[in-house]
Amino acid sequence: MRQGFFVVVEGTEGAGKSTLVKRLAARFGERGEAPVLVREPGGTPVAEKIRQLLLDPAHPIEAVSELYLFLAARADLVATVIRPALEAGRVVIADRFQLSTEAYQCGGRGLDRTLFRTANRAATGGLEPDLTLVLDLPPDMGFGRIRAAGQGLDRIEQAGQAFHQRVAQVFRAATGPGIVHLDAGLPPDQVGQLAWQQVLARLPEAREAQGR
Ligand code: T5A
Repeated sequence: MRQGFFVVVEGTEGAGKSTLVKRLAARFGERGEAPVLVREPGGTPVAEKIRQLLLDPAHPIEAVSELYLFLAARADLVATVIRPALEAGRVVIADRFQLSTEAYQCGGRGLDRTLFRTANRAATGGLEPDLTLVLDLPPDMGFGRIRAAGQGLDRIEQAGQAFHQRVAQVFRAATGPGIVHLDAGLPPDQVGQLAWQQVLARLPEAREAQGR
């Protein structure tokens, strides 16, 4: 039975997802809770190997193959880490999840959304986040941060400006249950504070207190 709490942080390259995940983990730590932190693609031995394949600029990957590699990594992560942790009542914080696939493989690569939804449901068993925090930032600002941090660009980061504009458009337009947008142009402290308010409002005990 599902008992835990599943938070996902999404957004364009360099929007500050990893930074926010660390801040949220620290906030949970102050409450005496140690969340399970995962990143996508990755988070299991198999998924980390798939990540290397996906991000390596040395190998071009055809779009449908790319989709299924992301989903293979996700299926392994959900089955072996995320679902067991949620069933044990743990908080799970994921750096990217299914909205990234919709943004990159449907928006960016142009794959069909029905194909994505069907295949993604098979990979996740229908698991949905309780809260998805979307960090909105124009791609050029995110790439500016990556350059300033001196990081090299992986295969997907090298996909070009028009690709990343299409990706950003899907993130900006995302709506649905539990999806909240945050201005990622704000300083990290403010982004962290706004995100934490959203978490607190949706934790299971907050829902119980509100009779939801
Ligand atoms: N992908 C992934 C798909 O195509 N389909 C999928 O289904 C999935 C799951 C994964 C790649 O795979 C693609 C998307 C990606 O291209 P990744 O490395 O996991 O790659 O993800 P990236 O987005 O590339 O991660 P980054 O580390 O580049 O970006 P983050 O995590 O968003 O940013 P972060 O926190 O590392 O910050 C970047 C820099 O900005 C600073 C930080 O200090 C750091 O220097 N920063 C800020 N500066 C100013 N203001 C703020 N608010 C800041 N927050 C952070």
